[in-house]
Amino acid sequence: MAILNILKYPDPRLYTNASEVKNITSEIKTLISSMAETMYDAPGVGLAATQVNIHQKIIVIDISEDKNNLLVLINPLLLESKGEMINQEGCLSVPEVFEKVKRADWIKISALNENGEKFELEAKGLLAVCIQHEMDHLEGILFIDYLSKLKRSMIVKKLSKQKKELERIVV
Ligand code: K1U
Ligand code: ZN
Repeated sequence: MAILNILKYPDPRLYTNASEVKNITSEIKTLISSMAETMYDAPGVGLAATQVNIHQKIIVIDISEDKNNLLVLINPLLLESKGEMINQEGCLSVPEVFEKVKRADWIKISALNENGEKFELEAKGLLAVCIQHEMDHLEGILFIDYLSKLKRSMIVKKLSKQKKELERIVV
C-alpha cells in the first residue's frame, strides 16, 4: 500500500477517459488499497483512479463518520436516475474550491466489487452526489466543468496563486 500522488487541475491527464477493468488482478487489488489509503489520508470521501493517473474504471468511496465503510466500484454503470438536487462539491484535484453543482438526487448503479462480484446499489444524498462526481472523473469530467466560464477562470487564477505561494514557501 502507498499514498499516491493526486493530479491537480489543470493537469490534462484529468481529462482522460478511463478503460474497463478486464481482470481483477493482485495489482488491481493493491491499487484499490492504495487508493483507499490516499483518500483517507487526503482526507476525502471519494477518489477515482483517474485522479491518481490510472486510467481504469475504479472508484473508492467512504462517507461514514468513522471511516470504516469502504465502497469499491469497478466498472460502474448508471442504470437509472431521478430528480434534481443542488449541493456544494469539493474535489481533491481542485483544492480549496467549493461550488454548487446540480445532480440527480437518486441513482441506481451496477458495479463489480473488489472480488469481481456484480452488485446493484441505490443511492441518495451525499452518497449519490459522491458516486456521480467520481463517475464523472472516470469520463474526464470535473465538477468545475459545470460552472460558467467566468467562474472557471476565477478558479484558475486562485489555483495558480496557490501554486505560486506554495513554491515560494518550499524554495
Ligand atoms: O473526487 C474527489 O476529489 C473526492 C471528493 C468527493 C466529493 C465530496 C463532496 C461532494 C462531491 C464529491 C472529496 O472528498 S472533496 C473533500 C471532502 O468533501 C471531504 C473531506 C473530508 C471530510 C468530508 C468531506
Ligand atoms: Zn473530484
